[in-house]
Amino acid sequence: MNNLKNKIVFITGASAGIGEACALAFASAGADLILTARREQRLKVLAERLKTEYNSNVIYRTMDVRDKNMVRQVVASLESPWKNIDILINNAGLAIGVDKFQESNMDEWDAVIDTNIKGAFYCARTILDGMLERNSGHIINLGSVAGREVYPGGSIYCATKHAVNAFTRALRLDLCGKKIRVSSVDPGMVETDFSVVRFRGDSGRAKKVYENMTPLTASDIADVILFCATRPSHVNINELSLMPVDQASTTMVSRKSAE
Ligand code: 8X3
Repeated sequence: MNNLKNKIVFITGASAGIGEACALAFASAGADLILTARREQRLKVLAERLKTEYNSNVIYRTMDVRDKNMVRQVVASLESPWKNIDILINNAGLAIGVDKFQESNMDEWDAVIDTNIKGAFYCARTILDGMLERNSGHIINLGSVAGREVYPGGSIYCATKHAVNAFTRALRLDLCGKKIRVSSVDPGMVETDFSVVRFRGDSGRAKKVYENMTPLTASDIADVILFCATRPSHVNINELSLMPVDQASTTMVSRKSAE
């Protein structure tokens, strides 16, 4: 097993959901953490919690992955030893709406495309410089079952996650011969704020997505990401897809009526 003690892990979208769960999982495994997200106050609270509960070495930076200059500046400003990032968890991502493509709002596409695709590219490209210098590292991209299947109302989101899937596979080709691992973790239905954001803050509608079924939790996904990171360093988990038992595809979910 790869020991994570004092390994430096850079997490995007760390303020909530899967990113926050990764912070907890990796902290409990002894990793040192760089937490990034747009919401500074949430990062501050999480960092304090990690210090108290796990005695973690942790720093946080406010960062919007859509802003490549900010990504460059955050990474460039890291001092030793923090600049020696071992693992990048490219987690920041979102969906907005389930509108048919022909009814969707072009202004809303930008946030989804720029975060899910370009944000992952910017972070990987920036952090890879140091990984290549040290000939060591691991990039773990958050894909989705929406990167393997499509569903009605998912055109933009599915397209972005298909792009992440293509990126992960192509990056592995470009890095062949280097000691840098590239993985994709592709979840199905996970109950986080994902659906609240997707339904533009309508938490009642978001709750209905997971009604009468048992979704995955953010910590289920963090557990799998931790598994990828802790394989021996000659082992690359290429892609790992997981769904709740109650889900068989993006369009097939078993719901039991309440008894
Ligand atoms: C989230 C899974 O099925 O809502 O990535 O697109 S789904």
